[in-house]
Amino acid sequence: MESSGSSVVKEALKTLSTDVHDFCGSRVERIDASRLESTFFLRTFVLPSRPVLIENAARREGWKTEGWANKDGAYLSDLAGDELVTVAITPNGLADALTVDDATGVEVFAQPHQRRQKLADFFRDLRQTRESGAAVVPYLSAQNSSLTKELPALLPDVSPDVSWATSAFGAPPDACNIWIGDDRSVTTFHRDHYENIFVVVNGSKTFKLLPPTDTWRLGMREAPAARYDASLRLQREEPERFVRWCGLDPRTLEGLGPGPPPLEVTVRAGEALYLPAMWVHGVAQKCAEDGGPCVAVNFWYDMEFSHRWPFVKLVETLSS
Ligand SMILES: O=C(O)CCC(=O)C(=O)O
Repeated sequence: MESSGSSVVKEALKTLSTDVHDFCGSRVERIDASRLESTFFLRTFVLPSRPVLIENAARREGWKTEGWANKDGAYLSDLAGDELVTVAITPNGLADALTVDDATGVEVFAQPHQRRQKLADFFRDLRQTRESGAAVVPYLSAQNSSLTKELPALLPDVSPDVSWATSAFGAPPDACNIWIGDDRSVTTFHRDHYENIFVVVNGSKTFKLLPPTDTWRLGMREAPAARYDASLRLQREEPERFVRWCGLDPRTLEGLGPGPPPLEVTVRAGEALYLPAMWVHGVAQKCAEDGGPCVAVNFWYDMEFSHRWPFVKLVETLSS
């Protein structure tokens, strides 16, 4: 039987979630990039920690990414086809996810197989595996500042930062990542300790967003870490390591604890999402109408650790 103490905590967490959602609203606001002067951005979105969808973001920064929309990656391969990139490969499009290992029946935290390959070969594999329906899903999704580190030849087409964000945050981004994949890849719910400006260049991404105080609703649990090998069989890490992760699929939201629904926002080519630090997010994506891959670039800016951080930890402690 539940003790009265824990039911009081549960009720308090429910009230907290409802109150925070009331402050955040039920929709992500849209704004044109021409209105985004840095002080306005800071005051209206960063300080209150509110996500916002920015229209015409790439145009405002002067990006020349028309060729990035090329269906088979020919333009990007012309620029950087021989460069080695780190590709995440899974049998089901779910990298970093709680997955039941068929071989053992045990739920594990499944990390992708990481393959270093030429960018042109990645595009070939992306197309071939999709056409053949193979249980092999490649996703260019490394988060080691992959655009600047692995594909610097593409940098002249984009800006090294997002001007209004850099002046609002007071420093250039810590990392700039490139993402290329298709409808098969889904990013499970997690949070990052970075301010995120996420720009979609081709196709679209749908983000489901929950404020940091909602972590208690996610069904977080511990599972042993495992990684897919080159044959896409799961191998447990040795020595054993446990990872606390969330079991919620952003496509179905099955298992989400009681409370208001997540905010949902679809970011289309040329648009950017400001995703405040510590917001929990799960992401699905769609190719462009001509079948061209979903391509995006994101900038991670250092977050300011303030008194909000111990509050977020308190929610986690109370819910575990
Ligand atoms: O685009 C994706 O698949 C995930 C993006 C993401 O989770 C992030 O930028 O933090």
